[in-house]
Amino acid sequence: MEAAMDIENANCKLRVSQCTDMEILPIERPIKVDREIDGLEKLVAELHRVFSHDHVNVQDVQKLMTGYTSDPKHWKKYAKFDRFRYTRNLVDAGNGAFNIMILCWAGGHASAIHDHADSHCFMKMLSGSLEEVRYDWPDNVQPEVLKKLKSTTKARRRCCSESEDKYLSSKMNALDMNCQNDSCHNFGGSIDNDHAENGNGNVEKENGSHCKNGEDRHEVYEAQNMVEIGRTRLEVNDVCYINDALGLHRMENPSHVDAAVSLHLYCPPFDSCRVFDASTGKPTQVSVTFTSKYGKRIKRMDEVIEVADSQQ
Ligand code: 2CO
Ligand code: FE2
Repeated sequence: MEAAMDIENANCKLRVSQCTDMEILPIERPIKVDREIDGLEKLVAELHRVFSHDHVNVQDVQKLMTGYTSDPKHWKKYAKFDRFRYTRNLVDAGNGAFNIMILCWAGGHASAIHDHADSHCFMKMLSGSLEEVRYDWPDNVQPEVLKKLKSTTKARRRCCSESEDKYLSSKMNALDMNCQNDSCHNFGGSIDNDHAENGNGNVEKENGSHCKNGEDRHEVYEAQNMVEIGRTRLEVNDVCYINDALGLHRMENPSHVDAAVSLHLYCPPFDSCRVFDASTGKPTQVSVTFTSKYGKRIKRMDEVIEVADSQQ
């Protein structure tokens, strides 16, 4: 049987680039909800049940998240805001198989352009609205999954839309033309730790240092603008999905007045990813952490130090 690769219905127990053993399953559009899920706790319990199996289809998770209808009384204990940046609040660590969290965006808050560390990313709006802006990968930074797709000669690619399918095909052609040998792309692994931490705990800051060609210590890097490939407004209860094969994204609360709250599920969980400088495309590895876990705020290191100082 020919190798099959279906990015939209992959086994999300595995990293995206490892999904070589995917079954070919028909994709249902629009997704039909099998049953309503009454409460966030019930959603988490359902996710645990599904993720206890070896194979979990992207669509199974989308269905569960769609079946839950947002109600602030289910999630308000996790919704911790910060004046300056969006916050990440862990709801459940999914027995190691997934992380589910609530992100809180005050008016005007936005993320940097970022990848998803070869994981699957599901998102559901709980309150307010967010704009998702998708970007092409810079030509000289390619994710593992596109390299893998390129090497899987009989790979079958199918996405949720024709435009996404065209996107994948064009990226594979770009790999064909530009990256015949391994040294010409993806220097993610060579970014050293001095550049790695932004200390923010989210992917808010576009802190990649601007780089003129060839000036950096380790990398030969050709600056290029990030290219926008799509824009979607997400309203309450909408569910969307992205992985590195489908591009990069940035999320923004378009309202400068109203807050937004979103529910995110990542599998496998990750604690660092790359952010991209919007004007040069330069990637920087950053840690992602939490403002709260299980409804309890986590003290930031600078606060811990302040307390220690005041006690001396
Ligand atoms: N991926 C970002 C984060 O986990 C949020 S944007 O939606 O995927 O901080
Ligand atoms: Fe994201």
